[in-house]
Order: sequence, then C-alpha cells, then structure tokens
Amino acid sequence: MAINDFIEEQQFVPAPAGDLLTPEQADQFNRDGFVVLKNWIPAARLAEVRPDIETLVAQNHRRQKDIHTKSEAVDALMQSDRVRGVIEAANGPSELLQSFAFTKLPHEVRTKHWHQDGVYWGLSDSRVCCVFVPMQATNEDNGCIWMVPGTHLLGRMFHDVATDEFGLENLRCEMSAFRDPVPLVLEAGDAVLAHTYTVHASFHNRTDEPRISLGFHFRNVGTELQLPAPYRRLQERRLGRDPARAA
Ligand SMILES: O=C(O)CCC(=O)C(=O)O
Repeated sequence: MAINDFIEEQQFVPAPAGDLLTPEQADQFNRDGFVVLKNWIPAARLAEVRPDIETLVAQNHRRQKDIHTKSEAVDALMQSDRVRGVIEAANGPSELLQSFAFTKLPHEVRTKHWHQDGVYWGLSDSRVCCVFVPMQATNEDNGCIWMVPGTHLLGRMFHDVATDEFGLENLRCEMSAFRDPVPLVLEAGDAVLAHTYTVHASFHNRTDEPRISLGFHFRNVGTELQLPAPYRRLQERRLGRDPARAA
C-alpha cells in the first residue's frame, strides 16, 4: 500500500508577508510549515503570565487546557499581535480553537507522538495555525518540539489512536516515510508559528528543570470542524467497517 493511500489532500494556503511577517519569515513558513520568531514575546509579557502558568501547572501538569479562561495575563498575551495578530497575518481573520500549556516535569518521560494537530479537529480546509510560546529555553535535553519541514504540504494524514505514558489519548502518524526532523532549539522570548498540518513530536525531559510550552491554535473563520473526525472514518475504512454504521 502506498503512503498516499493514507493522505487526504488539502490545499495549503500560503501566508503573505506584511506588517507582522517579513518576506523571509513568510517564505520560511510557506516552505517549512513553521517559522521560529526570535525575541518575539517581550520579557514583561512572559513575566506577567509566568505566576499564573506556574499555579495552573502545579494544579495539573498533565492536562492544562483553556488557559486563556483561567488567567487574564494569558488572555492578554493570546489577544496580542504576538499571538493572534501574527496568526491572522498568516491565516486571515481567525477564531480560537484551543489554548493549552504542555508541561514535562524534571526527568519526566512523556512522549507526544508524531502527529498533525489539524487531525484532531477534522478541518474542512487547511487554514489553521498555531503559535507555541516556550516559558524557558527548549532543546533536545529538555524535550523540545521536533518539526518535520515541508509536511504541511502533504494535506491530512492517516493517524492511529495511540496513548502516551499516562494513558492519555495521543494521535500518531506514520513517520517512516519522513526524514530530517528539526529540533526547535529556542530561548525564552522566542515563539514558533506553525501550520496545523506540519508533523511534529516531542520526547522526554532529561533535565532538572520543568519544560513548559504554551500553545494557541486558531482557525480561519471560514474553516469548519467536521464530525466525526476523519481519522476515525479512515480507521474504520481501513479496518473494513462501514463508517456510516460504525458512527
Ligand atoms: O509542547 C510539546 O512538547 C508538544 C505539544 C504538541 O505537540 C501539541 O500540542 O500538538
């Protein structure tokens, strides 16, 4: 069976350069499916959100969603042109899909399998972007995100439903067809603009400090969420079941 049997094509809509994205940044985003935005979040903004994030992570470090509803400082960061503004520059007028903090405690063994974010929502088209904001420097030692450049151009891939070390549901796509993932080696204050179909993963934190990243996903206002999620339909089809009866 060919790898293309596991991909549903969805046309990528390139980001234009403008006030918030330079031509180089727009080119990089369009080519790789992500761009590192150096010194993007002012130190004062990070300092404002840090106490709230640390409180939330202390309450529940494994699953921390809707963080903008739990902290005014996080909401202000999310609404700023550093997050929502740059997403809309790439993606057009957009609405929030999800905000979250993703944490790995010191020496925590925690895998986020290779995946495309957009598969979770079953999107009608590909106009969805995310900004990741690390709360500290990230690198291979503390479990940084790894991206596979160019995979946003593939469209929507088939994903298995896997679980992580804590039994949390975690979708996973076939990685063997890809080469050369890139670690996101970042400083505090950097951010990453990523397309929703760029395949990425992250692995264990082997350091003595926690690794916390915030994520803000937005869809273009014209992009619809389709139910049931297509990965489930594909899975049913692959198993030879009738998706209509299985739904
Ligand atoms: O922050 C991480 O390590 C992974 C986050 C991620 O892959 C995601 O939320 O889709």
